[in-house]
Amino acid sequence: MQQVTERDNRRAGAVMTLLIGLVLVAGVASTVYATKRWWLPPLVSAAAAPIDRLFNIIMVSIGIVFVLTQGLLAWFVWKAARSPRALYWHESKRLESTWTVATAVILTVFIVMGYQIWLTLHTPTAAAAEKSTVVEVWGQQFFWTARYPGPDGQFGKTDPQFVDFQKNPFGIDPNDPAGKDDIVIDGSKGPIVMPADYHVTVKLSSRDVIHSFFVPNLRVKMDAVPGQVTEVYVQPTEPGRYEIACAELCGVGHFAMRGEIEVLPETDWQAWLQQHAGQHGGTAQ
Ligand SMILES: [Cu+2]
Repeated sequence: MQQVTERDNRRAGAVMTLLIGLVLVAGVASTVYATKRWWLPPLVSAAAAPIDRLFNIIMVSIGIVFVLTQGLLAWFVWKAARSPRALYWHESKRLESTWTVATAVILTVFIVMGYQIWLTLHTPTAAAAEKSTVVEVWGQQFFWTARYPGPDGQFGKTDPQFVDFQKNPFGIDPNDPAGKDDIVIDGSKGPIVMPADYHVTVKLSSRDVIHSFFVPNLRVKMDAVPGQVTEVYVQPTEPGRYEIACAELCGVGHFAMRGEIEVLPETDWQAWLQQHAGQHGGTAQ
């Protein structure tokens, strides 16, 4: 049998490293090619700007630590390969306590920063905003439906006895004058509309199982839970169309539970409200 030499080992190691590097580069390149971007989707919500800032701070800090530790590791490996004997320390209290405390301090700072952002994002500030509106968004297998208060800004009462999945999916009470101009949009037929530069409160719920309202461009992801109302607050800044992806495995059609948000400039939004007032049947916009 042929002896495996030190040289063979080194050559195999080099080939392996090259292969792993190639796979990594190919993976990143094909992802960039497929998504046509190499970083996060463009941010279009003023409320979420602090999320991206913190994300970058954490990314850079962790990146520095990553490069330092991997560099050190490589250096030790290189050095050890040249020394015939391994050195051994049982412990170093000073070193261990230093890196434990330093890591704890850095992580605590991240947690406090994150918690502050979480608090501002989950505290209703609509009253303080100059322009604000509310939209109810319901998830169901496998699409989203939205209800708007209409030009009067008041949601009508709802009652399960009035629910008709074709003509009145929200069960808007026909006897309540506030509900006459409510607007219902079937998200499987057209986009869910939102005004630009408004503070929008999205009240989420579900008709069947748990779904999750995920709009990457707005940096929001919140579960829509049956029998419960959860809220997210967004401030879309750029008119355009943005994807809603259900982020909770909700059944066989989960993969297709997509929708769109269309952010309209203020004047178009007002016109849209007038045009669609009283549309309860969830027809396309
Ligand atoms: Cu879903």
